[in-house]
Amino acid sequence: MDVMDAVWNEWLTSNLNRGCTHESIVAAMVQAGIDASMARDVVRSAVTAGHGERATVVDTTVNDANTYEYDACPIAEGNCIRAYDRDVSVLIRVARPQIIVFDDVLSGDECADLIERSRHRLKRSTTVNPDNGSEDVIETRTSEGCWFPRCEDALIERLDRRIAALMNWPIDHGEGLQILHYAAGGEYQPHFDYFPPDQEGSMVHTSRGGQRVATLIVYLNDVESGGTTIFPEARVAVTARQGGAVYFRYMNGRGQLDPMTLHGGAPVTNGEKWIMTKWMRERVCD
Ligand code: PD2
Ligand code: ZN
Repeated sequence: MDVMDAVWNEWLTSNLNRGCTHESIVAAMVQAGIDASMARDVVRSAVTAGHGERATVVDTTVNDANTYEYDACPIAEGNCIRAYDRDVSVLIRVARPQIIVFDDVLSGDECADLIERSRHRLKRSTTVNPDNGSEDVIETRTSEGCWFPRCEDALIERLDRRIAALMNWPIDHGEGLQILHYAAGGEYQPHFDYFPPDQEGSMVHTSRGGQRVATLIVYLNDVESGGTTIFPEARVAVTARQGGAVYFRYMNGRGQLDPMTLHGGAPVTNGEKWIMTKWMRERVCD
């Protein structure tokens, strides 16, 4: 507790009082650069000391106003969706948070092609510094990655069009495609894909294109063991299966952000893991 200054203390107490889960508070602290076990200790001590006790008894009106409202998800209904040039099967739909698992978004050849094109471009992955928005290498994200700018060539354009059709969101609201590679032991600890509005560094990233609204993670290989995409708040774990994908949506039409979409990449315990990620924004993104 002695490492916490008054500002952090106040932040922690107000988040506990708002009813945030301990896991999401720890995740936000880790994203801000605090060591994960220290963050867990600090949250545990605050709870034991009675900070946030009011959460259960006061301010239901404030809570109501802040509660994320689940509005209609843009993804088409049905068990099979025509996405530009491909029929994509829907395996699972979760309502709260909004998560959809797909099969067969990419063919085996497309997955293999992307992996081969990426091998020589890979660089250690970074994370947004919450204070100044810079891209920093951190220990909670142990992967390497590279980017393919939107519609860079014929294959990337076809995939961008297919993904935009599947996510039912304009193609020019999408960031480039990111490829990530995790070796055995690699992981991405729980985080939010949106840029937390209360962090100064987020401004750098939302100034063009606005906030991120939804993510599609496509698995490019079968992972021998581990490497599931986990949603600890929703208690959902998605297995990496070549060509399959998981979609989740965290910004509604009112601009609220869904803390239930806390998610991470569990450690790969055997083999390796390759994924491709598409993040969609509120507005045109260049
Ligand atoms: O590799 C994953 O499963 C994963 C998990 C959480 C990837 C991301 N987030 C991401 O690319 O944002
Ligand atoms: Zn993520």
